[in-house]
Amino acid sequence: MAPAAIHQPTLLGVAPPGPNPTASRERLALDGTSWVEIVRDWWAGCDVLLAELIEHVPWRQGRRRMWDRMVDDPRLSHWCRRGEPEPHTALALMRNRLVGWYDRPLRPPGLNYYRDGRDSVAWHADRELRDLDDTLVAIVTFGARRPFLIRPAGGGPSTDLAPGSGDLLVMGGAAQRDWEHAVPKTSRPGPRVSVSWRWTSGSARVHGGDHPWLATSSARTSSRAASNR
Ligand SMILES: O=C(O)CCC(=O)C(=O)O
Repeated sequence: MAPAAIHQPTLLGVAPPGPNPTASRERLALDGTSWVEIVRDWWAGCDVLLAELIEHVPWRQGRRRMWDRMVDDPRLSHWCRRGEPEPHTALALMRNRLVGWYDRPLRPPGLNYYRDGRDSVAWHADRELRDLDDTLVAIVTFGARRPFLIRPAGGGPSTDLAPGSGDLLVMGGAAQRDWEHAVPKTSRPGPRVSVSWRWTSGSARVHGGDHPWLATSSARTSSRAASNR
């Protein structure tokens, strides 16, 4: 694993870990059925947590087929399985708070580690949710502030939500069906870890057939072939 660049700590980032009582929720309607919520400085102590997550999470190098060859994903990941506890007690506290706020049972989280500005994730919608019109994806950032772009599915003008360390970003409604997001490469150095929890309703409408989360059939009929994950 390449050594991570140094992250410049912030005052809130090195404070004792915990929710920041003064943080406020800001909601942006993407369109009539999709929205994003941002809570800047949602959690204190995230620079300390960043170092602990980098050290203790069993990071894995994902691989994917690109045309006729297999390539490494440009980031490391760890996906918690059903029943597996969050890999840090602070993450369990975050999940509880999110469940309280949104009143939704969240699936075990996925964690991504961007070792420096060369790591990235290209335009995509979250694979399991991208045909559904009622979803929630809550992402907490630890470490470097990176561009986080969101644009209409298939292209169009993008908005940079730029979450920094301790910020919470939540995409909801049909934001995985009708919008896509990316964390592009950047010349800015510094490691970043993101932790994301997901939910979809049992009555979310599926476009194009059965959905693995909602039906026993394992048929995948997504119309959007080009996914990054
Ligand atoms: O790292 C992030 O903030 C985004 C991660 C993401 O979009 C994904 O893993 O699907």
